Amino acid sequence: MNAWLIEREGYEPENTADNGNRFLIGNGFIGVRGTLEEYGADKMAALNLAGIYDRAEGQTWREPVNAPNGLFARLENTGNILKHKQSLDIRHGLHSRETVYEHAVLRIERFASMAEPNVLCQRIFVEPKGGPVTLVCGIDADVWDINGPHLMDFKSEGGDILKVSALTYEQKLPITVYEDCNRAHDEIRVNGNSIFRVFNVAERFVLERAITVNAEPVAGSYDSRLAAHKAVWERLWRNSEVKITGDGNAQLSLNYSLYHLHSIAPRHADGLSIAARGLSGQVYKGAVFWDTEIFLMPFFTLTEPSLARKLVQYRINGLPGAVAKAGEYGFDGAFFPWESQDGGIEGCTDFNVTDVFTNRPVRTYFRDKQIHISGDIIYALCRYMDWTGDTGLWDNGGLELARACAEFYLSRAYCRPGSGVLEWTDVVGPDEYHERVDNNAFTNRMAAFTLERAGMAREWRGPKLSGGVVEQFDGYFALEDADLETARGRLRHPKEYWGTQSGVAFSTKIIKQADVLALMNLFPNEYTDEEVKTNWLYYEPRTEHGSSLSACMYALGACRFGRAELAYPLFLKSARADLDGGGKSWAGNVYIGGTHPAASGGAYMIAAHGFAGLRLAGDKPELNPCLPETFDSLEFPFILRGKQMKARVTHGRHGIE
Ligand code: IFM
Repeated sequence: MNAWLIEREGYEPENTADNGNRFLIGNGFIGVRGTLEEYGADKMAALNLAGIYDRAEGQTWREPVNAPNGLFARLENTGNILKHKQSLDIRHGLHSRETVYEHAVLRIERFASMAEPNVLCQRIFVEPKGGPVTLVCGIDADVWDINGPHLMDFKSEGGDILKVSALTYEQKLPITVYEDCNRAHDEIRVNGNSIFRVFNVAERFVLERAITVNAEPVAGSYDSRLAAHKAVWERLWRNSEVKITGDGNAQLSLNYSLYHLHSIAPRHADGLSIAARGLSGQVYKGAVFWDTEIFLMPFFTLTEPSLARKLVQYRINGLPGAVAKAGEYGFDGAFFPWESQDGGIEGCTDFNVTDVFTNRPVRTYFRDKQIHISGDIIYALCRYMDWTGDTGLWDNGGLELARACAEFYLSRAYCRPGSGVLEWTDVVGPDEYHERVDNNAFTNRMAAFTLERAGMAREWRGPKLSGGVVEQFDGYFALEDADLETARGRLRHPKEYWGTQSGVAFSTKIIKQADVLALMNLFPNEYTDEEVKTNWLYYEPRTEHGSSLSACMYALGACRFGRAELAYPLFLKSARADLDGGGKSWAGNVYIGGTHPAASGGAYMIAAHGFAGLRLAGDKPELNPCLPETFDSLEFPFILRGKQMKARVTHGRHGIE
């Protein structure tokens, strides 16, 4: 098995959505969905741009902008498809397709340059089998939009270099796509806002194209660009490759996860973070959630601290927005956006789900009650400083951030008369199916952690236990103990949202995703292995895993009590989320498909912190392995306080050099 190659045989337009995610390429600035070159908006073709947002006319939601598709290419007069294969070299972010038609063979390779973030490269190979065929390629303005259209005032120019430029609707931000190629065309074809070159191809033909988005085009050959691109990938793998022997499937799946994380990391810019669906489209409004702090930061902190620092800096820069949001609700300090757009603007609305039966917006409480977000950010900041030793960040915005978040938690807290003990009531925890609950154990701990780190500690309401099980929130134990199948059986529509007060989970103990287990993983020293086990056995059967963030938390928990066989399928589920596809694509009538970076980050967490059991004891790294039976060894580099280290685990031996 080649652990660096993803392949699918057969032309499958019915799998457009999953393949678009599965074969995504990206370089932090541009994400190119894994759609075929001839696809348009109806098949979700998109060049998704990081950090450029727009609210289209009459729309409530802002979302990131998709650029006109400079990679468009279509072969005409080919006859039927006889054979088709799509593949992705995940070591180097190189996408290929090969289609054998009745009258020609078409091969196209493309990559999003890691060396030049504004550049996409494409090499097209055509071999006619009899008479001539026609290749049409250029810049197609017909790209996928969820809440568009975002682009207007289009201008198209033909010549040696093709150009399509447009402005966004809201802020009139310029989006410009250039296309340059190494051969003279036979004809220029203009179709609405799109512009194409036409080549009449009578014999073997190779065309190399460079597409430049929002920058002036610079000359360069395909091969030299490919070499520079691959060199960057090799450098990234040097610090991040996790080697597994004995289990090819696990190796491939983890490589695939790390491939995605590298492809969406905003190395090219300061002031950007990573959206919950990466660069796979406009889903979740291209917004940054707690996914980044809790599920992505561990990977970058250990393998690329400079990138992790950028992610923290994004939140430091977002402080004014968070202060404004707290003020909007009448609180002090900083209440970070649940769905952060641009430099920290809240993108979440009060009506974030649409009812499948009435198509009416449903009141949700993610925006105003999911207050653990501010604590998650401080948690990630402190974890970053612990592992990197970059304590300078504390004096450069970190402390101010922690204090502002602590002030928010103080002003948001409730204190029973005369008790002096802080409680956080009317909140939503990580399990979003139970809204407006009191004393969610996870939220309380995050709030208290923030107060401690800001030097403002107070007495707070800790978790309530019954028979060793932490009650997720006040009153949880009194809910109906329906099993998953019973709850599922109550659904009246396949897209129905399980949460909100009318959802099937609300009155039951069924939870969407790890909540108490997330608490136990993030505060490992506060719970014994036995306690983790008790809570895992209680909560896991009651968890729908309706979020891709869930599996990794349970896998990490299972490793704590030495049950690798429980962790292993959850590891594969996380690592293969976008490889296998088929995940939840709808929350009510809102489309939520796309890639799942948090699951990819979760897969890394399971390998490094679960299977190898890497943790910091004071300032020393140590391993506490729980290796799956199928692994012979697990080895990975990591950076601790600027020092390059390597962890190696086999059955019976482990060590760090
Ligand atoms: O942040 C998550 C949330 O926890 C569950 N719903 C999806 C969000 C984005 O991934």
